[in-house]
Amino acid sequence: MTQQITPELRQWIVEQAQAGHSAESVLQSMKASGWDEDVAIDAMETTLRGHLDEQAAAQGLPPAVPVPEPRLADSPLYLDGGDRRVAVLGVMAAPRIVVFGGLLSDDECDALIAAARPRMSRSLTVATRTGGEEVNDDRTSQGMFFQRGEGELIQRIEARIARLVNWPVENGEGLQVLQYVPGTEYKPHYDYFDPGELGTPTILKRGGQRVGTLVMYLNEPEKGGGTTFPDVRLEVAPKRGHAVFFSYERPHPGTRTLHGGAPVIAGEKWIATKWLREGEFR
Ligand code: PD2
Ligand code: ZN
Repeated sequence: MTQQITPELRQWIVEQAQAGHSAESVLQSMKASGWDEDVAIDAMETTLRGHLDEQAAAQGLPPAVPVPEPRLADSPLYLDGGDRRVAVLGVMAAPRIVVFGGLLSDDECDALIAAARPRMSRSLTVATRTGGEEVNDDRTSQGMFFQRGEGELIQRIEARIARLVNWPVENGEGLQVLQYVPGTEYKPHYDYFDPGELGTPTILKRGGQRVGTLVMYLNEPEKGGGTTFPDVRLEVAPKRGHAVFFSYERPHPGTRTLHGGAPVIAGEKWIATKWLREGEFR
């Protein structure tokens, strides 16, 4: 027998959720009235997702899209990065933030800095007004980009990241390395491209929106230099080999993914950032 997901059933599922009943209890009720478990789960997921999309559209929000996401459903202490076991040090649901430990080895951190150092220049940011690049006073660090797949080290790290966050290597921008010296910072910003800016359509031709960011710490400043998320008052310490991942399913402040690099007070800070696009970045 095929089971029909009628408008009445959808309405009932939404009402149950609005009344605060857990997904598990709704599932039990459906099973008790004869629903196959897999069909019931699918009905609940599609109904609630559809309801959220309708609500978002009614509020004038851009639609939500799939985002990279580490496999954390059974609360693992470690994730398989393919060639390396990576620790899960902290998880936040909304905004989606995951802190990783030991994503890079000390040797990999040193090798990235050594390869980047001779190629550093004042950091540019993508200029959404024009679709080009510009020097930005909010980012006073020095930086450079590697090409995606540029050499064995970069390929190895990119494959590890793709596996950790379940997102194709092809959807990643080239790794960016930044160096901060005392007094420099990256003021709070969003990593997605502002849909309201004139240059954004040009930028989006290369792989669509950014949907996730991974900031990897390559060394340890003596003081300062944490990655801050002002909306949720979180600061991630810049610990060598560790990384902070966050994702954003729509280009909107409601994602609460505002984040910045706090001023470095003493010592230097080196990071490598991987930005992840919706589609293939070429
Ligand atoms: O250096 C950081 O912690 C930082 C802060 C905000 C890096 C980025 N954004 C970035 O690379 O997007
Ligand atoms: Zn950023």
